[in-house]
Amino acid sequence: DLDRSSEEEQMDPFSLVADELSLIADRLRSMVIAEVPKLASAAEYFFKMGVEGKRFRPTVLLHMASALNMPTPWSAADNLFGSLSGDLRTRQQCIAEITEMIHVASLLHDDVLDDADTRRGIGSLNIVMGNKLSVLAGDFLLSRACIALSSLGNTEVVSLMATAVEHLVNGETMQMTTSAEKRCSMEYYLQKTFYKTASLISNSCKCVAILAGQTAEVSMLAYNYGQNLGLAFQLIDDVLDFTGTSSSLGKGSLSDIRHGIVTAPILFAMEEYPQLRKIVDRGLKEPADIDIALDYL
Ligand code: GRG
Repeated sequence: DLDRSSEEEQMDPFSLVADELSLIADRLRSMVIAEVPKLASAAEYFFKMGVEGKRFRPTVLLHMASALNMPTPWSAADNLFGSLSGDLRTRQQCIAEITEMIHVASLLHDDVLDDADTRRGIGSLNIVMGNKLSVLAGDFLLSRACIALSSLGNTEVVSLMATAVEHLVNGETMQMTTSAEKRCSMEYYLQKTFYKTASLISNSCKCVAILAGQTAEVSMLAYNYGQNLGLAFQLIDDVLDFTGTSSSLGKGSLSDIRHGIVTAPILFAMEEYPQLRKIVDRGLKEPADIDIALDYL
């Protein structure tokens, strides 16, 4: 935003870590180089300059790391990626990279499951290279994330990040429910949202604290912070799906409701307009039902 004052820029969490974010982007590009040429062009798709997304998760983790006193840089020379990037970085910076890699893997699989056509303002990988390569590229990114994780040499950290991956799968599976009762329940929505979005942020925040040598109590506070931030992030994302435009979202708007997915704005509207529940119960499959539901929002 060119109109922003320099004071606003100094307060902006993304601007504050802009240099580190661009280093992370470079490292990610070197960490996703695949041996098989076809896989290489698929795996690097969302790491290319200009299609890196908002980098919300790395930004949060870098701030968490500086709040908890990043320890001295650690030589990554003895792991697979050290020789590629050839520099020193902290284990916390590695967590930021690994988290982003897991996030992108989940986006690749998600776009296949949802038959999406746009992501980050460009054609989604499933459209450009097909479903099969998208799934394989996601698998490849997950395995690279595992290699990077294990090189940090902390089994608790490996276990927390693996739990976050399991939670992504839980959340996506919960979202597939056809039960009217579950789709209309705020409790179900919050549990699904924790799994789908908050868990990766909370667990990675906790890993940063553990790797900074913090106590179990502080690590738990970092986890709670990440959990609340993650839930808030998804709530806003759900509102933006109704209020945003394709250019601001980087994908089509109204994608949740068009997939029959019930999110917070509909759940709140249902409290005010009980008639809306009948339409939601029918599954939001008919375009006419979607139009009626939108009138209530
Ligand atoms: C292969 C790890 C793995 C998981 C498989 C498909 C699946 C299970 C999970 C998908 C979970 C998912 C897509 C959750 C949505 C999370 C979310 C809020 C995505 C949008 O994040 P942004 O806005 O995206 O940070 P950018 O593009 O800015 O990075």
